[in-house]
Amino acid sequence: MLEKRIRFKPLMEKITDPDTACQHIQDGTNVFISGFTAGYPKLIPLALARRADAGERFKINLFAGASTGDILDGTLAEAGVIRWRRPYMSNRSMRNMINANEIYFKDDHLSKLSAQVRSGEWGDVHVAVVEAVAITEKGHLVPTMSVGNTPTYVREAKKIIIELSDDLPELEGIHDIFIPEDPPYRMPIPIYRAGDRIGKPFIEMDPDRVVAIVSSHERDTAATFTEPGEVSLRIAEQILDFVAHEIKHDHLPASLPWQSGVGDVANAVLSGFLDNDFFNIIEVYSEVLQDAVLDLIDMGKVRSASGSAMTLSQSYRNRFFNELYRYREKIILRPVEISNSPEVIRRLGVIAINTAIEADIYGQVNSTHLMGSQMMNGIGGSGDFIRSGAISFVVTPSTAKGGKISSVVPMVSHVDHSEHSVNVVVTEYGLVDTRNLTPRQVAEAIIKKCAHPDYRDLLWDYYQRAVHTSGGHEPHLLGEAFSFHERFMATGDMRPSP
Ligand code: 0RQ
Repeated sequence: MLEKRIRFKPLMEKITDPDTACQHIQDGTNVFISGFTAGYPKLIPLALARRADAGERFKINLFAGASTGDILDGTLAEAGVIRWRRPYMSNRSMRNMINANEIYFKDDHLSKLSAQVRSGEWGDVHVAVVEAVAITEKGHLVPTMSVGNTPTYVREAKKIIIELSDDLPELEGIHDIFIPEDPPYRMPIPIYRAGDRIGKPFIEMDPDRVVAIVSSHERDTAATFTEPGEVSLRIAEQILDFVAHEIKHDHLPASLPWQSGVGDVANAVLSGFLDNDFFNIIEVYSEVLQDAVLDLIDMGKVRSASGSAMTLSQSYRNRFFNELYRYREKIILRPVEISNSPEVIRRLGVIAINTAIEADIYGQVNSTHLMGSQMMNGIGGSGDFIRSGAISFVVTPSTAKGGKISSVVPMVSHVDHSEHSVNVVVTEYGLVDTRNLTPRQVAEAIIKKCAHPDYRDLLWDYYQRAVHTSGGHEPHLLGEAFSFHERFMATGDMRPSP
């Protein structure tokens, strides 16, 4: 396998085992890894954990594209070897350690990271550890199921370790790698349609900096696909009806591309196109492509689907790999600074749909912190799309934790997206288009249409007293704005006991 996939023959002599390869990583090493929900290294993390298990004391600074699998984030967090981790993660052990301040974490907009690394803001790129499917005749790298920040990490790295996967078919032709110049020399990113290819099908690499290649049979942890639940279906249905209505009334052009965040609602929205006659053909300009994209392609409903990664459940992975020749025409994986580029998102006029933890009555949104303090996953690409989309939907089930938490609150306990970026708020109960409403009209509509019936009177009471006591453009009662959260923390329920 290695013979076939390492087409630049001088690199054959770099083949080694993970324990030897990971000796390039020592205490204080800045380790920049491939990976963006998929396509992350697996063997080097396990080898590092073995060293920690054997009693070696060291800490590394770990920089990825976004979240990775348990084999990486979970294993290394539990081994206690991570000092810094950036950006976005979704691993439970790592999250607990971040919240305990045992792992340092800083949350950034994903579109900005590569440029920050190139400018040196994150420190030296000591070692890049990347998963790949092949090394080309000229010594360049063909990545796996994600691109993320890997092109920049590989370009900046002093040393490169490659995990060459033999679990994946040769994915050549899926990727479109383009690194823009940095300011003040940056030119427009020349993407005018979601399906435009502007770069190369491989990541340029200096083979002299490759210090080790290991052969890997490990797989990404496949996403588990569950049929979207009733709440997600209801949210998706309202969004599709609303956009269809806007198009019919000439408020939106018919051909804008769609971005849909990760998770149940995202899948439900895309699945909603399957039996929808109004949307005959769509374009996807998103961050992570999920199962539903393949169904839509099979139905002939997708002109092109662009993202930075593909996270597929096992049966969809098999389908994708078996019929790669067909999907390759439609699917493009780009660096995250391109998939999430505010310039491109705004130019294309992306319809953005992202999930919130909570929204407040005026439309401010918290995507990251539970009860204001506890980091969940991170802002990811939500800010890139919400701020720059032609129209941005923020969706959330109206309650969490079996109804004990209202996702509509007087004031969000942490702000990721302000009322100025968020256009439409949707729960399973209703949808509010805030674009032409005053803050007071927004509050009245969100309380009446989006809040769960259990919480409407409480929210209405808060709002009415705020109007009469504080008044102003956006009335609040500062002493009470977090009373819902405080009550939950005191009693385990945002509803007052009867
Ligand atoms: O907790 O896991 O303990 O049960 O939060 O909530 O309902 O399972 O929703 O998995 O879709 O995640 C916003 C976190 C939603 C995610 C967020 C609790 C709830 C549960 C998860 P448990 P659900 P999801 C980029 C897209 C930011 C990044 C982003 C996210 C857990 O979507 O990380 O948008 N987004 N990237 O019980 C306390 C509340 C709560 C709450 C939910 N109000 N208070 N806990 N939970 N609401 C763009 C792309 O294109 C990909």
